[in-house]
Amino acid sequence: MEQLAAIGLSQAQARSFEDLGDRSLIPGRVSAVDRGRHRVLTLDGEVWSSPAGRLFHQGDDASPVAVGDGVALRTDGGGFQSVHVLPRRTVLQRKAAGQTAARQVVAANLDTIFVVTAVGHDFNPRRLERYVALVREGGAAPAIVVTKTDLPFDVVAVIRALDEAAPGLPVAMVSGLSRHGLEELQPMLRTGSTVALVGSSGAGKSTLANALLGEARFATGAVRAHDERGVHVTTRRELVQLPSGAWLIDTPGMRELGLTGDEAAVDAAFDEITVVAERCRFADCTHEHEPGCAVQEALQSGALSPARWASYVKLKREAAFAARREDEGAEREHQRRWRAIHMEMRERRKYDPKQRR
Ligand SMILES: Nc1nc2c(ncn2[C@@H]2O[C@H](COP(=O)(O)OP(=O)(O)OP(=O)(O)O)[C@@H](O)[C@H]2O)c(=O)[nH]1
Ligand SMILES: [Mg+2]
Ligand SMILES: [Zn+2]
Repeated sequence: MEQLAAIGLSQAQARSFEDLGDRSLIPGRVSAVDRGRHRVLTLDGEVWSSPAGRLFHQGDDASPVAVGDGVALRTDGGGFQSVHVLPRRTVLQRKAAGQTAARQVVAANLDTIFVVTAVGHDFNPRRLERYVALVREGGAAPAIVVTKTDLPFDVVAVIRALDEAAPGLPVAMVSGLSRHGLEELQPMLRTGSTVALVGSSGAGKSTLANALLGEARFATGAVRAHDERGVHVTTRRELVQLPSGAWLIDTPGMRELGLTGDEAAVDAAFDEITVVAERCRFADCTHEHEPGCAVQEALQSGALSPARWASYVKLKREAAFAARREDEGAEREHQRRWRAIHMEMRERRKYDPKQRR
């Protein structure tokens, strides 16, 4: 069982695999996901596998297998099929594009997520707040990595902005090109731990991944001159092992960062606000017009930042909306299942000889 750590499975996952009690199954960890199939790291090397049909009926995710997942494979000698996804410790997920409540699991079983942001046009405290809330929703620990620090920028302004947008979080200032500051990341890259890189296209995620790897494994791209935006060079999520023994997942820059409905995760990302709100006179204060509202007071006195407050209100509303949609979706699914059960029971009764007279 210990040897499963060699392919990045946790002890709990190794136990879940054992608990399946099927010696014909092969344990593995998903190292890349393509349309319709995924690459899996096994004790005997990497193989391509496809998800078993039944996996599509579990959970609420359109693609049932995510990079970083622990899986159990079955083989007929030719191809491989992933028949079980081992329980996930944490996830990085977002609301899929469009009006549906569907979640998309971007990656699974992460200890830390580096929210990568470049100095310059990419640096946007409000977007960082959104990333941090998204990371917290999935249970991993967020850390901020400011990259491209070899370019000229206002250090004091960046640090001040981070103190406000990401209070209490680890922050590292690095350059993927010159490799300065990488040692600051090492404490979070322990053997066996898994770290994912997220951030907008062009932020420098793949360049950082290559710097940590010590080889040019990932393709890196250009940014448009006028707004410094990337051109979406990375197109798939991929897991690699670093020389330190940690696992690293590079992801493509995400355009949409919809929260999935965990309001507590938003609160956790804005705890200076929730602390103040506890002092409001009314427990159900909306912080809009109530007398004795500690939030309004703090905004007027300057103790709370109006930008943080606006950001908090926006993310909170979005999470509440997503949660409601999820509930509605779950309710519809529940009704659908029961309709099927009732129909099944009616059919059975029709043909049950005991019921016939
Ligand atoms: N000056 C400087 N340029 C960098 C640094 N890191 C990345 N770049 C440049 O920024 C551009 C984009 O880098 P990538 O690593 O491809 O960015 P990415 O975040 O992986 O982008 P996507 O894969 O599109 O999501 C490339 O031209 C890199 O050379 C850095 O630390 N300093
Ligand atoms: Mg990339
Ligand atoms: Zn209030």
